[in-house]
Amino acid sequence: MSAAGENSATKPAEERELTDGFHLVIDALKLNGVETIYGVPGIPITDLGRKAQAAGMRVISFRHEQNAGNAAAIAGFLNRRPGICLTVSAPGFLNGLTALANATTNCFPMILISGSSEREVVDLQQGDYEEMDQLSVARPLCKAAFRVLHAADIGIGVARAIRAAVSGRPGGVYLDLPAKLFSQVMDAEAGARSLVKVVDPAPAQIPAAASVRRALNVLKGAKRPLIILGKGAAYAQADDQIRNFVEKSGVPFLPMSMAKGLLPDTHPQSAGAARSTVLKDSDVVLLIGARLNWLLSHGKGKTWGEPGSKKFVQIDIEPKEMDSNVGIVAPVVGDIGSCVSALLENMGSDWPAPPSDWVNAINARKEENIGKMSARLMKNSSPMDFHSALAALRTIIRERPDAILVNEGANTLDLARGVIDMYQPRKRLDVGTWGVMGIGMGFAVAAAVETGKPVLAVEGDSAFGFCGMEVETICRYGLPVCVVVFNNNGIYRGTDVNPSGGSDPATTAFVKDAHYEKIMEAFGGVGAHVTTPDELSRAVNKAMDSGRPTLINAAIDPAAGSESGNISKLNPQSALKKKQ
Ligand SMILES: Cc1ncc(C[n+]2csc(CCOP(=O)(O)OP(=O)(O)O)c2C)c(N)n1
Ligand SMILES: [Mg+2]
Repeated sequence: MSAAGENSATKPAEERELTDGFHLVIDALKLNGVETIYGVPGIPITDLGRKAQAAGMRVISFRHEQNAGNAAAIAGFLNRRPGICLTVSAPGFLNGLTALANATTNCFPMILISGSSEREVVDLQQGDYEEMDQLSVARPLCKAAFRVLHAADIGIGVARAIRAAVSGRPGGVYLDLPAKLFSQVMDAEAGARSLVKVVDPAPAQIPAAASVRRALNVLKGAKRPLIILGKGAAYAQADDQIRNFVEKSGVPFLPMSMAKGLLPDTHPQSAGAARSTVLKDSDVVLLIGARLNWLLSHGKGKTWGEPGSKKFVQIDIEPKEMDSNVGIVAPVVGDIGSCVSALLENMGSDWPAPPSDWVNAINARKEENIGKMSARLMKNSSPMDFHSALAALRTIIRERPDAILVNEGANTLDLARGVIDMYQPRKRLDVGTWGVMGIGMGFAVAAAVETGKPVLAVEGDSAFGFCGMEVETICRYGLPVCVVVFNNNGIYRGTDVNPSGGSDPATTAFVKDAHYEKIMEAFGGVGAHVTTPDELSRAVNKAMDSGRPTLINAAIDPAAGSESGNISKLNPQSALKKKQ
């Protein structure tokens, strides 16, 4: 970089300071507040990672790009700033792409930066090292995709990627950086001038006043109102406004999985324990950052009671979301913070409480379901079933509400979501919209790196297998992550048998009674094998107190799980009555 105050353009060419593509990428990211890069090194980005580390950035190297991508995506969710994933060309890029597509589906802002091979050779398909037209491959799977060919355009390329990722509905962005770009040199001062600091990357989007009045009128006229909070509401970081609005309205609320804790699950207005009742019987439903996708049965069908019995009010930043599955009688388009604030301001001081027969009916159903649940949690069965193990973890999160819970699996996910109460916003990170397996270790690493809080990752044994090698990453960076593997010997269950009678195992069964804890021990972390809720509780508390990387292999009754957890009905069933 040029000395301060000197104009290098006036100097003879040989004395001018130069910069290159490597440094411009790093400077552009740093200028925009990026502190951490998640990735896997290799040609052509090895030196980019090294130089970024040398420049004071945190560069977290993973064992597989998918996990680095998942880390970047969840960093984006936690920070409302794009998380950065850095990969090599073709295969590394493809490994990162699943995470990019998943981020876009979940509306997490992230930027996948991949090095790529020589354009001239790639476009003539002449067989370059790791040849692939990555830009074309990425484009349909993300919000935006850009390629930078000239060092002087790096600043604008990074700026466009950042703005595309976080503005409006957030999502994944692909940034293609061909190998040659990194070695290009240019005058350092001109380089510095070419960088762009993005001003107001996610501008507030204020809802129209009429849409706010319409929404409040519909809500006011409700006899059986319900508020559904989605992960968009958690992402918005408008926690106080949302809580004030929900409490002022008195309306029962239902959190989607990653919105749990926005208001505590133990809040008197929480209808979480009466989910099926409120979905079926409500007459007006206000969706805040929640989409009427498969997770809410598309807003129709049996789940939602009598056809035509519902009026939906929806708050979303994306206008196209409205009427995507059913008609929305009162769309409120804008960013969630602005929309909820506008609702609050316009409610007046005499907002009527919802009818007491509705609130009482919900409370009665809650009590009944909570009673049933506590009986199951207290059973203390041996071998442990999911509920006895989860009862122990439920207590731990109650006592450590600022810990971050990462969760994936089928039964391990669905049951944990119901059993483990959350108390603070953005503390539950899970498989999201796609129900994708393998997010666990990437999410756990980023949660620890970004927040410095202890992380408890509750993983099905199959789910863990998709990302388990990152245990080494957790040990290498000494992160306060406690992984609990719910080991039921397989996918959904460990008891299936090969229907042919042959010697191969069943398609869903794993090696019996495997010792996953040894994977953690192999890298210097703490391993534990537990068979009772008391042992599990002790081991997790010890891990959380010490902050040491720990993996607890929790033996779960192989017969305890059900097919596909809670979503068995999504398995296609043939009308044919033939044998398998
Ligand atoms: C990437 C990906 N591949 C496959 C699946 C299908 N799938 C759903 S749940 C699951 C694993 C369930 O087993 P486990 O994690 O052990 O949970 P359990 O039900 O046994 O507690 C799989 C493979 C998926 N959701 N995502
Ligand atoms: Mg399992």
